[in-house]
Amino acid sequence: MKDARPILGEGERLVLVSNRLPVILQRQGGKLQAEMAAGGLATGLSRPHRETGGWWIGWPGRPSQNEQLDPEIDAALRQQRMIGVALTEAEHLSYYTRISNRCLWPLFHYFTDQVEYAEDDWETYRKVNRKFTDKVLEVAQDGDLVFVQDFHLMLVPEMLRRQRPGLRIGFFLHIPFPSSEIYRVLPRRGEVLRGLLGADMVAFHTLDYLRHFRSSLRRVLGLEVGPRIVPYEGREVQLMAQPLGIDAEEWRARGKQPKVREQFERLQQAAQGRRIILGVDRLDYTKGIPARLKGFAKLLENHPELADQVMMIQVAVPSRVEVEAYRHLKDEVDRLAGDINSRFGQPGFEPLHYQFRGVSPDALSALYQIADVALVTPLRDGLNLVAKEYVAARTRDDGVLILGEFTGAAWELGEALQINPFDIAGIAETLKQALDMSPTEQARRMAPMRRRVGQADVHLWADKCLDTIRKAHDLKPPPLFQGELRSKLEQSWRRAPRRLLFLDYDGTLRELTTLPSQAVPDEALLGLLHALGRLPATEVWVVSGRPPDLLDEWLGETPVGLIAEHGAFLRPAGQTNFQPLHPQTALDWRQEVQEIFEKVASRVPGSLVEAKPFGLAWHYRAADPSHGVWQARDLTQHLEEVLGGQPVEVLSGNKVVEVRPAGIDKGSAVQHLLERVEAGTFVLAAGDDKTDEDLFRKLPPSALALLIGARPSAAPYRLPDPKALRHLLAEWAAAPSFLPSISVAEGASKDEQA
Ligand code: ADQ
Repeated sequence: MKDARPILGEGERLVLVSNRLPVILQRQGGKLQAEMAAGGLATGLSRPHRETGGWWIGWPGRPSQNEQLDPEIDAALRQQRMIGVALTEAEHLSYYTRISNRCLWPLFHYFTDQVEYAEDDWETYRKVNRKFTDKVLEVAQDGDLVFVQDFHLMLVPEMLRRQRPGLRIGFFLHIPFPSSEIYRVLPRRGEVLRGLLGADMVAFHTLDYLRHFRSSLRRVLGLEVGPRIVPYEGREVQLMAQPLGIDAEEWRARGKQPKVREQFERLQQAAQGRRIILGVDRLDYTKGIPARLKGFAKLLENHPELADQVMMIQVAVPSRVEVEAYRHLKDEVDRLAGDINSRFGQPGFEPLHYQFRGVSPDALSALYQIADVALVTPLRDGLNLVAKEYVAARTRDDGVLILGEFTGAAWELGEALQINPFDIAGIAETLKQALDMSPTEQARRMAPMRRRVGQADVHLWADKCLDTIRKAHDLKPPPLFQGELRSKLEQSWRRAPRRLLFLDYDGTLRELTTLPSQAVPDEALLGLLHALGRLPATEVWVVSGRPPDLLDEWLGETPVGLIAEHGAFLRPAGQTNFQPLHPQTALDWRQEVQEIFEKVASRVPGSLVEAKPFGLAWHYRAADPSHGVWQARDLTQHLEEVLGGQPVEVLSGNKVVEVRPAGIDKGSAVQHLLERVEAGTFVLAAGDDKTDEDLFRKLPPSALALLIGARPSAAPYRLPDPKALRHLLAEWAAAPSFLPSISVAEGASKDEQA
């Protein structure tokens, strides 16, 4: 039973934030009451909201005279554990009507010609987002889960994070996230992305939107982004695609109620045996209603014999009537509906029943059940719940769903007849195909969709989102290596009979430099490596991605072992030759990759190609940041296509794209060194980037692994930068040992020891 699923842990509270509270305010017996509105999001989230003693924050639907909410409204809402945000009429006009509905809505739906933008309105959008944030801060405590909904509130996550970093914050976008080519049109594009990245989780209906979001992060903010994770300000923001579901159980149950059956029968009589095509929408220009009506007209034109065999019912609930574009749309739809009925109607019968109004859920259920075909053809739609409701409301595996390919729902409902909603002739043809479809074929398509919609319901969506927010927040950088623990481990270090050190070079022992060739070790660093390498019973390895020649040139004189090219070559301390650890590696791909890299390098000033004995790397630290990141993304994608199936890995590192033979990594390189380690050996490893994680994962549990920097890591502790690591190593090298010791680090500079 679904309701038994635990949603949050003990003591966790859910604070929901949405533009509009899911509530109807009405007077009963002289007293104002707030009644919870059912449906959609409210259904999925009301249980965790109620059960965790949480709060729902939003606009109650009535403008306020001033900054304060009417006390009567406030009290009625609080009874439902809701908190109203007071918005004046002017604020609502700027924030909601202008920015949300006339700028963000059309832009995110690819209607760039409808976009209006004024800086003053944006100021108000910001101010209203601040008001919502302040209301959250009044009730939310550290550890609470705050879940922010939709495009009206895209700045809230960052505002919350700044003021209360301990909150777990999630954000869900209900509309499409457009291609970065479209998104970049938004004047405040950077502010919005940063606003969203304040969250621990940013979620979308589909993987397409997630991909678009990632490319905007790269293009606009120059961030390096993994497939599901964005490292940002020392945190990791989790990205997720999880389409909203419906309360399928409720739709199924509603269909069986006697009052719904009655409506169904009334509709059946009215249809007089005609087949029914159904359209249900908010009257919005994104929903493609005019093209759909034209498609229906085309069907009747192509097949006049159908004029008295089919009828279309289109219900369109009025929406955003204050926006001019919506008024024009209404005129257009009215005119088209009139045309169709005058062209194809007969006395006493109109083929198109168009109703400009909302209908009750019961009436909708009857309509869904009677419709032989549901025609859902938005030009662009974040998801589209109507398609899912149609599938869930049916009691048998019959009926045909025609679904526009630019809806998010098309991603999940692959068995629908998918159409291009701009192709009027295509709509007509597909309608004919639907009307002619055999019952077997209908069932073949409908049954799996019904199962899927039933399983991936709104409760599953809520669980997945809340679970991801909680887990994402726990992905924190490890704590700093300091205090008592550090003193205790220093003692262990001193007492240890043997010590084994694995130290990465760039970004770990040495700060990153603009050009890779600039990262030459200075005297202080060489002195430190000498001091460590000369300690008794101490084996030091520098484990680097650099090629053998370079390591030899820079560190060849120090008494440390060298591991080059992420583990392709190894040279123990005191020896002069590197041994290849993978001599059989195939390198046939190199020529092609070299050519690709050189082409990119010639396009991106400041970037360069590094040829290592095994791998090839393209570095772009010195290039224009956004151009570099953009080219890197294209390059990675291109390489993955070109090299598919070859035994190589494409790595995108810190301002570098690298191709190297597969199976070679720092972890496997140190494995055999770890295998012969004696009990009681103090193992210490330090590294800063993704390639060091391979090494961290191979260490024994007793080892001390240090991440240099701040991001989640397999290392249990971190130090902020290379300087802090050098300082620690110098201190420990100098620590009086129980073993015969040599004095320290002549080279470690004074400020490092201070
Ligand atoms: P909407 O654009 O409102 O939602 P949609 O997903 O179709 O679009 O949801 C509409 C809801 O309103 C449905 O539950 C439907 O039953 C109801 N409805 C529509 N017409 C009606 C009518 N005439 N009478 C009564 N009820 C009617 C936004 C995004 C969508 C996304 C949802 C949820 O634009 O892409 O699917 O949020 O995330």
